[in-house]
Amino acid sequence: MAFDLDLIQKVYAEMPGKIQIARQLLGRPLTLTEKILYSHLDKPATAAYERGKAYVDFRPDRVAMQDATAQMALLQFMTCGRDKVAVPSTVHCDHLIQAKVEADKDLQVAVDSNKEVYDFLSSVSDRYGLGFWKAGAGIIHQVVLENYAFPGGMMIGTDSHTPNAGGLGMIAIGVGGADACDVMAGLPWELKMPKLIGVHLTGKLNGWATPKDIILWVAGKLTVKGGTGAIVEYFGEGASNISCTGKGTIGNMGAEIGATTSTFGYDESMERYLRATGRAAIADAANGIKEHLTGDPEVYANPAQYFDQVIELDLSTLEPYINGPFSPDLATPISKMKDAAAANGWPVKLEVGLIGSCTNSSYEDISRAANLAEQAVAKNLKAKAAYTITPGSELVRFTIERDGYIDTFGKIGGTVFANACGPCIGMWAREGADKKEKNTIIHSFNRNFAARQDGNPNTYAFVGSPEIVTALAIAGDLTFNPLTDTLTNEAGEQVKLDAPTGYELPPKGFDVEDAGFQAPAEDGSSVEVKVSLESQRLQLLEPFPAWEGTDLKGLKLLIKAKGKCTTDHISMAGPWLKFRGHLDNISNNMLIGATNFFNEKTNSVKSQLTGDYAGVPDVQRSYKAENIGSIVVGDENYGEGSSREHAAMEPRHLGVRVVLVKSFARIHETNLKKQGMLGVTFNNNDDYDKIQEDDTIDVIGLTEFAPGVPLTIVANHKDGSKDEIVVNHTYNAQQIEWFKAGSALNVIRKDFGMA
Ligand code: MIC
Ligand code: SF4
Repeated sequence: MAFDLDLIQKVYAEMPGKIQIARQLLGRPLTLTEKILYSHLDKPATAAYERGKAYVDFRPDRVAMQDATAQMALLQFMTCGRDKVAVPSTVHCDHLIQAKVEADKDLQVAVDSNKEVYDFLSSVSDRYGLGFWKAGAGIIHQVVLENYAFPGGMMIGTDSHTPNAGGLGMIAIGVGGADACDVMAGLPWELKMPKLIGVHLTGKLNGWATPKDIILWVAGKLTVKGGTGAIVEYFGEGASNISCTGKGTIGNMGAEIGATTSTFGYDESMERYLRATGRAAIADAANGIKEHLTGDPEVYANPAQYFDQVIELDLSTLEPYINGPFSPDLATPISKMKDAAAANGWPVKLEVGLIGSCTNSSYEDISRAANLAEQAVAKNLKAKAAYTITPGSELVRFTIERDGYIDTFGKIGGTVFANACGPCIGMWAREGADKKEKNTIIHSFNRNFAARQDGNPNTYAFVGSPEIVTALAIAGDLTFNPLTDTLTNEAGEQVKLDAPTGYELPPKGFDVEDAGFQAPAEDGSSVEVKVSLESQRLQLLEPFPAWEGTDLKGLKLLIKAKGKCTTDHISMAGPWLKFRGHLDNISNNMLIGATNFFNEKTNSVKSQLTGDYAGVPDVQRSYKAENIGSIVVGDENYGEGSSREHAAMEPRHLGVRVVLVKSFARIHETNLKKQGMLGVTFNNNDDYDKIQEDDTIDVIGLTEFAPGVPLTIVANHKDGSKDEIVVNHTYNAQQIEWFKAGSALNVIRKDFGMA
């Protein structure tokens, strides 16, 4: 069944005309990215938008939210006075299911323990006209790819891996809940016109190399910051040689290079996928405007002229990569892993191999991994490491079960977890993790920040393709290279694994009994949305206070964070996910993972009120009680990782006023602005060193706060001396209004007569 076919047909009817206008405006051939962006403008453009500079208003076609972020997004939406969502929107219950025993048991536990939250999301969806995907239906990005993504479309999602839909030729962008709230309320959505990175793929993957290795390689090349502010467009014969779901993997993990999103031109792999997932009508419609759903030929013939940066990769020569530990961009080709592990002292005994997740659980991935499991059985090998499989959706799970793959995994001791994020988001009750022993795991997920999967900071987590994960789990050794090495089987013989084979799509077609979808009520106006005042998991939101109209004086330094400070460090997931709908409760995890520059400890900062060291939330709550504002100082790429706006709302709620860093990750910077915080960057990064532990800080220039005009921060040191520091910001006029009103939502509420 194809959802929202009318909407897609309307987009396609208008697209050629809009693209023609854009081509005239820019006076040159267009990339696919530009075609999609310019055909989704809020108002017709009068001139080309400057990339990396101009803020532009867009009209995305749809919104998707996962349960851990949807709660806050919808709590915000409920306060803005609308009756129904303005664009098709969906909610997906995937993040709150803990992987412990196996799929059915774990799902039942989740349904019971999250009942209050699921009931809230289901009733709020019913009330405001959103599609609701129940727990067990699958991970948001797989479900979107299977049901909603369409070539040439534009969507936003409250999850940083929303770019998975780029595998089906969309511009799909991860955002915070407040952005989703704007679009659901019928307002345009603002984005700085992205820069363009072109990745030219030639040749064809072969042997052990997979789409995952492409993005692992790209991550190594661009690093976790290299894609910031840019959309990555893949093209060339190499791109058409990759399956649609493989393209999804590349788009998905593009979040790890900080890219706004990634996309691919419409091709036959996408057509095959659309038809296989019951959307022949969309494939037919897309075929009708094919040339508009990919970049112009002149662009791909001469990419350097049209992209800000071009990267070349010959897939025929690509070898598998393993990235990690602790950062997804630390890329090591498999042939160099032995040396790298020895040089760095990485523990090489592999404890667990985990396949699946939103980025690597397609039928193709599973069938190829299962092929290796079959080989292991046939060659009399036993898997030396534990092995787990997390299917991305019920559609895939049902189909692979029918086709016997789940049985195959069982033969090498594999455990199948629920169709959910599970271990990827730290919802993994891994036995013994609390002992905090040094150990190694490898998975086919996206993220491997410290403590991410099992809460143990001493777990060395590496990322590889499902095929490499499976081979290494069989070997039980991080340095096993299946391309060259042999293994000793149960009979003492030396055997070698052959390169895996599999199927792009199920030869017998996809099948499912209950995909887990609940359509909203025709008229939801009488549906009651319940939030109990006693709830520990849900809390209705109070608007944040407006700016007081003066410069900020006397702020205390709360923490100067040292090194990597991702959204996991600012607002940890795992056990804290249960408070994602309760701002006050979740605020107790604020910055507890960040390293304090002055003592190198986590969750230990000096209170300027008592001189004692205490946990970050405790110290901040004591400032709040005294009505004293505070400031957080950070390093490069602050807020990297997730879209979770809790990382911005918690400091806002607890009274932090300013976040001053060397640089921000895109989504987090926007989240701070949306919540009425002041996010600024050092003009001179060395000034980071001037911030001292007992500083009292003033922010000067706010009464003349204007786009492009730097502000001044005065750091008043304990010894009476002070430093004046120039700080930059990227607030435009609209965003300055958010700051003044106390949040973007306060502005919307005013516009809708709610405040
Ligand atoms: C992630 O992969 O980190 C998450 C969990 O999916 C997050 C969303 C969240 O924190 O709820 C993301 O990527 O945005
Ligand atoms: Fe879930 Fe992991 Fe995908 Fe995030 S990256 S949506 S946590 S499976």
